[in-house]
Amino acid sequence: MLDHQRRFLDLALEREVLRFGDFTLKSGRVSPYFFNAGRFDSGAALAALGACYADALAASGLEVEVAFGPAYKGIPLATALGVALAARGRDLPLAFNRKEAKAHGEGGTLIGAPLAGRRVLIVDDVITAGTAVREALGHIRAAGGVPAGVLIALDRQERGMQGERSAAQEVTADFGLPVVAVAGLDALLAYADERPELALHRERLVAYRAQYGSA
Ligand code: OMP
Repeated sequence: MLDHQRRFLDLALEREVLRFGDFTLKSGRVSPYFFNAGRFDSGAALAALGACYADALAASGLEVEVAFGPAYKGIPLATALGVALAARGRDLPLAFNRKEAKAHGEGGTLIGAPLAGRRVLIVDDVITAGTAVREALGHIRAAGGVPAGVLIALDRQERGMQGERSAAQEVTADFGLPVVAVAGLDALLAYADERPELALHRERLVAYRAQYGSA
């Protein structure tokens, strides 16, 4: 496991972003774990998360010109990435959408740096079925941006809606977009393997992966 993956999972557990129990997902599946990025709810938590995103992006080698955070949850996440990159000497432009178009003032649905003609990175929390990513692609294309990749915190590595592949793999296949995750279910299982106190949760994660995991 990479250092930033371990830091990320430590942080997610400490902040109770990652919890174990019984959770019904958007897909209707009942999962033994849930990742609630809304619990990265302080400056220090977002700073630590931003550094993990920046490390994952650097490790991926992906070249992008602007980061796009889909409303609402993606907004602080893309901002955290941007601030972390700034601390490393890179000033990456940032943009967001609003959920409701504004008819007055500057108008429109996009806020921040222009996307037109630029390679855009979508920054988000989790991919389960890929619905949120598809929506973000619509905003980027409408603004003339060139989707270049997706950076997420956690890839649940579950079968998508179309078959054996994961939703992240479907996004790559359907749109030619690389999906970079700070960590996936595989990393979570490796992490749980090192911690005896997570042994029972690990068993349930393994059973869930056997039922819903991607090929
Ligand atoms: P997709 O848009 O289908 O990829 O699902 C991603 C969304 O699922 C997230 O933006 C959340 O609303 C929700 N979600 C989580 O936040 N954490 C999880 O661990 C699982 C889900 C989910 O419902 O699948």
